[in-house]
Amino acid sequence: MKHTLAAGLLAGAMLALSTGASAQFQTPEAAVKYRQSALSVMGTHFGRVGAMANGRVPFDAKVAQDNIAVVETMSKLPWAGFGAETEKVTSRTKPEAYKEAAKFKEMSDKMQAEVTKLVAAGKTGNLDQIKTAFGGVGASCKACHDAYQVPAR
Ligand code: ASC
Repeated sequence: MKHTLAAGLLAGAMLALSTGASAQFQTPEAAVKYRQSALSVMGTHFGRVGAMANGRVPFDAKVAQDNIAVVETMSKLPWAGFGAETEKVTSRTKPEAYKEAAKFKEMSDKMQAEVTKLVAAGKTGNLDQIKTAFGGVGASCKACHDAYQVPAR
């Protein structure tokens, strides 16, 4: 019983460290690599949902739901990698993302709210609902990229 409680507390503390604002990275560069990786994996799985939403591949409700689940998990992760210590690391993030931290957070929250709608749509298995929610998530990605990401060359 005591051990179970101790293990539970330890697991809770580890989760807080791994996902919270206090997440630790070895270096600022590692934090940037982490956030880029999370966004890349999110984009890969969001793209697979998009392929179905856009009719490029046949719709499979289970496959859509599985990909949406990965998008949901990934959507929570990048933000810990935008700590102030990463501002000077070269990346496609514009300085404004740090200077307008409240607005940046608002946009990341908006994206996660849209992803929550996509999760709900995925559970219905209804392609039209998935298409609508996919559009909402895509728009929230684009809004933040337009504001805070240097365009790819
Ligand atoms: C994607 C992806 C993004 C967004 C964005 C929407 O599939 O990787 O970054 O959609 O392009 O405009």
